[in-house]
Amino acid sequence: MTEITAPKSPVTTAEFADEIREQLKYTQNVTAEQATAADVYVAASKAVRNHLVDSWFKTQSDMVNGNTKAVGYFSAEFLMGKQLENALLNAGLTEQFDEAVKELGFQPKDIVDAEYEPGLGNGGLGRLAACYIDSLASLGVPAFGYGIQYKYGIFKQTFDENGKQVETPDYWLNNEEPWGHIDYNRDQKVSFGGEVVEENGKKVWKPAWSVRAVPVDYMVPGYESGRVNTLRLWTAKSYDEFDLLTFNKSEYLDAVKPQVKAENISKILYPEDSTKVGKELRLEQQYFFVSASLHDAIRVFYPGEAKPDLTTFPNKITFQLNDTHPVIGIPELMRILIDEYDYDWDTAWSITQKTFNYTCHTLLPEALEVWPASLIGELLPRHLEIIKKINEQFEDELKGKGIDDATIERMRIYTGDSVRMAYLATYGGSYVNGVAALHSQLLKDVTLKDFSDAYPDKFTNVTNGVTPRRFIKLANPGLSDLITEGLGTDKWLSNLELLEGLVPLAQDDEFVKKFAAVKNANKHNFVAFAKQHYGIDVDENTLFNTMVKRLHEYKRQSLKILAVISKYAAIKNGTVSADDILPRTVFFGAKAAPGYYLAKMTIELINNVSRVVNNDPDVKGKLAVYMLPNYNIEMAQNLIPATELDEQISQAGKEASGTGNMKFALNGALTVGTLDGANVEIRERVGAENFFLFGMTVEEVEKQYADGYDPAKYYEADPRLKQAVNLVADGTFSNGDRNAYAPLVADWLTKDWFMTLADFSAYADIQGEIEQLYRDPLEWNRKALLNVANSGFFSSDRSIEDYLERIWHTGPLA
Ligand code: Z57
Repeated sequence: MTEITAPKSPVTTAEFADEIREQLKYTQNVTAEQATAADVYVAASKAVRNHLVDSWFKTQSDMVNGNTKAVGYFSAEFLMGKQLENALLNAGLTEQFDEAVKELGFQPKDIVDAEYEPGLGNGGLGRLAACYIDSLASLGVPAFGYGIQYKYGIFKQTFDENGKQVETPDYWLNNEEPWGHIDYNRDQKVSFGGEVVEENGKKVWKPAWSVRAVPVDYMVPGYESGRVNTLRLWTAKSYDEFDLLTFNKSEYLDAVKPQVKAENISKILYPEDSTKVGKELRLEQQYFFVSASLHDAIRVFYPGEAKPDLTTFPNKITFQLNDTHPVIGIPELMRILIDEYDYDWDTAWSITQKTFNYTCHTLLPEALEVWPASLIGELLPRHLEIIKKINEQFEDELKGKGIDDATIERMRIYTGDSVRMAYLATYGGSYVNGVAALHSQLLKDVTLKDFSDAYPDKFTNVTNGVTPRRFIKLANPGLSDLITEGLGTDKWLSNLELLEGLVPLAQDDEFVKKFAAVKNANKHNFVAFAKQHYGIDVDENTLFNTMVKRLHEYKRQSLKILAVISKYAAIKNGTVSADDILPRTVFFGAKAAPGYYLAKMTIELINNVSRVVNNDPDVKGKLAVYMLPNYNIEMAQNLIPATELDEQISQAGKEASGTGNMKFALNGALTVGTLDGANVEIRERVGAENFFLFGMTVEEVEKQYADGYDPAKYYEADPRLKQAVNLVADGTFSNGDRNAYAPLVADWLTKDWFMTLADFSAYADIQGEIEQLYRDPLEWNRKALLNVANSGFFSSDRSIEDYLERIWHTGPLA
């Protein structure tokens, strides 16, 4: 790659300490003596930011003036995690920072920890967006992340005295936030409601109300690329003119109501993950950020041009739609081109279709957004007209292809009373991709089969990835040093396939022992972290077994907790002798959507199993269970490196990819998992002998559905399962209250849509294999090291390279 000078870097420790002092004095207005860790955090953040500004400007001007097509990543969520450490790494200032803050009398870790984690995402989809913009910048590809700066991020989770989840608001902007720059001068007007009238033979939308979209810009520094991209998150402000409008008619206090309504748009992140909520405000949010972003991209690429030639737009930027949430962008670009820039329909369609692509992240039919046409009509009447016309054109096109009426009926984008966003996205863009090989195949064979038959060339796969900077280098410095030692270079951080060079070292017992020592040190560190953050005493001489992800029935936390209960019962019964028991600590972390009844009940159950098990002297030292509150990026960065056994146990055919699975494998955990999502590819790469596979395949699941699945049959057949379910039903974990979990038990025994009971026996059986291997630390660690060595493919850099080649057809700036 061409060398790009990163201006102002490197600096010496002394210089950087002076820059921090300057920020303390002139920005924070405190003396170095008065400064707290929080002050130093803000000062250091602003100092790092200053080092990135020149590269940021240069990246933007090279992007606008050059011929390299940019990427616009449209996402309702960017789950970024703390920024300071990452910015230091990418600015090449980590060492200077460490020394400078020590000079100021602080520990670097305390400064980094003082940052409040922004939670502008729910889970996998939001974190993937964050990894992707990191990789785009690191590869030197010009890119924008476009999204929403929610005032309230994902709720903070605590548990009440009964173990129930309690959600509290995450008002993250109550803390000083040095990273985002609010740019009042680059605002956009976004309008809603009203009606469409005809004026001089032209459709004219007369909206009823408007919101001011103001961008907040975040720098996205690349690792060793000298490039800094932009994450532009929109915040909603009201226009003053509304005051007057209402004021004439009504009371003064009523006059501020439209402001409140306007600013509500970016107030809160919807806390549902992989479940759709058909709320009007959510559609408003989607249109809000997408409309502002499209206008912004036109402004950026055609500066000062009143009549730009937008037929060149698809050569300037390509938009990736992260799930269906931003799909209203397709009719919006049509509207902009036709109504605001006077293009004819066909020209507008050609531009639009070339500009957009769509990533589908799910297989759950209920997670694909479908909006009532009436709602779209009220909120965006012009868009509904355009969608209807797109649908007409689409049906004609399908007829032209000779497709039969019944199929066309199934494929309609607009059904008469609703609009199917996934179908709109598939027709309205150039490419559709799934997020793992199995997932993309199932999209073609099942979820979007008619579309794949009609447009086979649109469909492709890009397997997800994770950034090695945050999830190896920052999260696991011990392993990072060992990898660098083993490979003799640190180039693996920007070329993760180099990890393959560790494969021969798995035969070197001394190296494997060093690897084991790193894991043990990470476990030790996590014990301290857990004590500090959760006040718990974890026994580090146990197998660390982790299941962290959103709480969802399809992910099957129920399967894990039933197996834990069964193990507990076996110890209590004396079915296994105490000597034969492999000591294990089970960590759960999971947020449930606040309205998801069974998910919340599962959390309550896990907490109560934890209470009973951890307080039972009979199992002390053998089994401990913790439901850690508020799983977030910080917890992930601490817990994943300490984990030895990772759980990826979704029902086959339900987890689109999973990305936690990749983070664990790259940090030297072994996986117990089903043939689902990216597990399939992980297992292929690390080797079947280094992966604990169990459970039904997609085909077996389908057959069960077809034959009529009966969970009670499995309950009767395996005494371990029967006993575990009975213990939940009989009040063992609810102080004798048999009603506490009755709905959960009833669901298991009569419905069990995700076939937890059917997979229980296989899951319980494989625990024996796991424990047997763990008793041989050298062999366990050899396999764990092979997981690291063979998981380089799962870098988000590789994912982005696949997007560049298969979908975006662009690359790094010259
Ligand atoms: C979300 O986090 C995912 C899919 C969705 O449709 C929504 Br909404 C939220 C997740 C998938 O469940 C994971 O399997 C996948 O790894 C992740 O998106 C990133 O692709």
